[in-house]
Amino acid sequence: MIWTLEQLLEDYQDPLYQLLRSYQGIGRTFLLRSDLWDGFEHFCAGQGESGEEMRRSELGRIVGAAQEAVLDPPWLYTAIRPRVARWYFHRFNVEQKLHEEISAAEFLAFKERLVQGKPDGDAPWVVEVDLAPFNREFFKLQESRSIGRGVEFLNRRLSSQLFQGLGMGDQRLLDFLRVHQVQGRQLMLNDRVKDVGGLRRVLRRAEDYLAAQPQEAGWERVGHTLQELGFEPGWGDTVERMRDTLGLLTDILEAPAPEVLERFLGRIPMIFKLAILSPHGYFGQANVLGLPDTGGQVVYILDQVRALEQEMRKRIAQQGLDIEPQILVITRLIPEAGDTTCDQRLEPIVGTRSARILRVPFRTDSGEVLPQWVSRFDIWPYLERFAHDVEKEICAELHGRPDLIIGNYSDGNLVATLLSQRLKVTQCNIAHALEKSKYLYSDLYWHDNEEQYHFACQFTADLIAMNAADFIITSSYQEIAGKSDSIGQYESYSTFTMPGLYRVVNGIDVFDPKFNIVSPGADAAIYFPYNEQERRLTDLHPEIEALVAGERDDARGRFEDPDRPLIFTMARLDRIKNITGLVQWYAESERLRGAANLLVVAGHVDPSRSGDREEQEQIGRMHQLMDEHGLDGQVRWLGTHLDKSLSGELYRWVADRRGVFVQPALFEAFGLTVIEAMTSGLPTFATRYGGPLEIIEHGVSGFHIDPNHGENAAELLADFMEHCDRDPGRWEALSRGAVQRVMSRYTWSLYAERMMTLSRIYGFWKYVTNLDRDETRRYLEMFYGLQFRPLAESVPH
Ligand code: UDP
Ligand code: LCN
Repeated sequence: MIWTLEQLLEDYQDPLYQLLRSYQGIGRTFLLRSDLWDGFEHFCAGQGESGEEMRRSELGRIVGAAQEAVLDPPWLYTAIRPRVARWYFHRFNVEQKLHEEISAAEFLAFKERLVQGKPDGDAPWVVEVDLAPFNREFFKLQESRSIGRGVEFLNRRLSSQLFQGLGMGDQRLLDFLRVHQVQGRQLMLNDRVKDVGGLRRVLRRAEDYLAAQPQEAGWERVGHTLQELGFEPGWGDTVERMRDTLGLLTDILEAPAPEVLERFLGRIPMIFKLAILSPHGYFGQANVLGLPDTGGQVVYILDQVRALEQEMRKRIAQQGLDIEPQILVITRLIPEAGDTTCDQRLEPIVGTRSARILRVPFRTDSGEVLPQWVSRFDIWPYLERFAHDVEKEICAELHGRPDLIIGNYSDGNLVATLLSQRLKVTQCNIAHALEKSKYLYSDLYWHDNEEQYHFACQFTADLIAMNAADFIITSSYQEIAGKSDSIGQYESYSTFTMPGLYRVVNGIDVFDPKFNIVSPGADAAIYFPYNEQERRLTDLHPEIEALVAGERDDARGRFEDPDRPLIFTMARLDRIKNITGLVQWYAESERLRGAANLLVVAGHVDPSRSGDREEQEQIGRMHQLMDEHGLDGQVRWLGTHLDKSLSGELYRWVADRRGVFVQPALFEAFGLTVIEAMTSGLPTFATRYGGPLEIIEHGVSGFHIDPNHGENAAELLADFMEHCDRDPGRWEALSRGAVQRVMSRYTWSLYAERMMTLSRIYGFWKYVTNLDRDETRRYLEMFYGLQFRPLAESVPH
């Protein structure tokens, strides 16, 4: 960074220091990226003719890259991110016009001092978390465009290194092929194959033998001869496929190409049993959405299980094996579960043959079963004991260890870490949402939020789990590393501080090849385009009409002019979802109120029906907005939770009427409703903070809106509604764009295929290299014991 900064200081010294002085004039200690940019624009506006030039100058580029500034005059410290995931820290003495580059630790220490009000020089000793030294020897991606494509990189780097550089690759591959077993039966190779030379010989003989057999014949016909050569089942269901798989192995031994290695590993029978962890919330299949903490994660996992079971069954059959895949979703059993099934130990998953939910209760310190629901923010003290109980239950239920453990959300990923380490099983993490990005200054002012959120526990758990995982699946690129102008959710864990607790100088490296983007989809049986008329659930239309227009005690408002197009939104009524923000933009925009009605499905109309503090507060705000702006003739608010088939048909019903969908969240980690709306063919307007920024291509498959500039969002919506009124082709173009986007990128079949390949490849690399990194594991164990456990213990329970 010295490069441009030195240059910049030479070229722009005076205006730069004037600008910095103007920041001091704001009178705040912490300035965000938007404050810095707005301040710069204001500064340029005061520069007359040259202002515009300055805005577009190199100085403008650097100010645009500044993520935050911390001020304690005459000092100004700043963090600059000129490119995705590249950070530089600088400090300026505005009086003396001095500057220097500083380390992340110095930057964080300055912040700590200001938050804690400690005078200079009085800094106490601070725990510094730094995982970088452990990874020094390890391969890392170099280019930000490769982030999230870890497995491709691993295959390329490791296949050349392993087979050529280290030279031991063939032997390790042979060893690996001998470890597979299922239900006590040996797979792939038996001990007749003694060494690599022997393997090459029998491969040749097997290929010759199979070439003369009927191509569609199975193992029962050729198995006897193959077994004598040293082979066991798992190579294929037909002679044709067995030959193909043997051919891939021969090619790898000859000269390993990454694509061939990926194809070969993708065929190895190694995943028969899956354990998926999702402890918190109410995890069930009916009546759970809308209960506190229960949202898209449950939808995601149930759809994921259906897709994975199919993919596993397909692959197992292609491997020539007759084994039923086993998937267990493990969650907590809640005795006081209302009208849900969350008090039942086992529940088969609808749409699968044998996948099931296994519920294991939380226990208190004295070993008693905890009867009531616990917020995901208060769950920490129960997890260690839960992991311990779950270990026994899973092994009994699956008759042995699972072949892969998938964690979900911070709590599930921590339990997955504890289990994977004990059972020595490959661990995959899925975040769904990292809370750190959602709440402003949740790290810096963690102490103030401690009573309500216990972020100290959560962020500590996150750091442990993300560093322990063998691989991490994310729904989007931005989840890992953001965009050129916004920080990624994982990236926000690389450098941060919780003053008075610990300071993280290298928490996670987004260039680590463990990250892979594998995006979810929407259940294709439920969510499909509105114009697939023959599949439509027209029987549900009277029910939908009654929902939208009928007299009901769980609704408020009734459209005076029901023929106008609809602006539709549906979400949990959390503050972050910002449904009340959308209602306010609508209320304050004459144009929008003139062009469309607003249909809101969220929360409850009657606050006494809500068990959640934040939701109750939002319910109050909804009523207040409706009263103050007289919205009852134009807004219909349904405080009810729609089951999937009804919500699927509702999206399409809105599309029939040329409506749109809006997702106005302050931050949305990914956003399944966005995918559902788009796949139904609804032009979708969604927040530019989080996943939707990547899902939607602005103006082609939907629109991005900025929830902090509601009036602009309202204008954009009104422009679109008016445009479509004049030219219906506009609506159709956006609708088509939305459907195409989802079909090409966000489907469960693409997901399952990718996931099953990844789990084999990471399993292989974990076996043949030191990918499980013992040093890191030991460090994390210590961090868990000395930092996490006391924090968890301090959460009231
Ligand atoms: N949902 C639903 N009925 C409702 C509200 C929401 O079925 O009344 C579903 C919605 O269709 C989506 C999920 O809940 O599948 C919400 O997922 P999203 O990723 O949008 O947000 P989250 O709630 O996970 O933050
Ligand atoms: C949690 C969220 O907040 C959403 O943004 C995601 O779409 C959902 O989980 C599924 O991953």
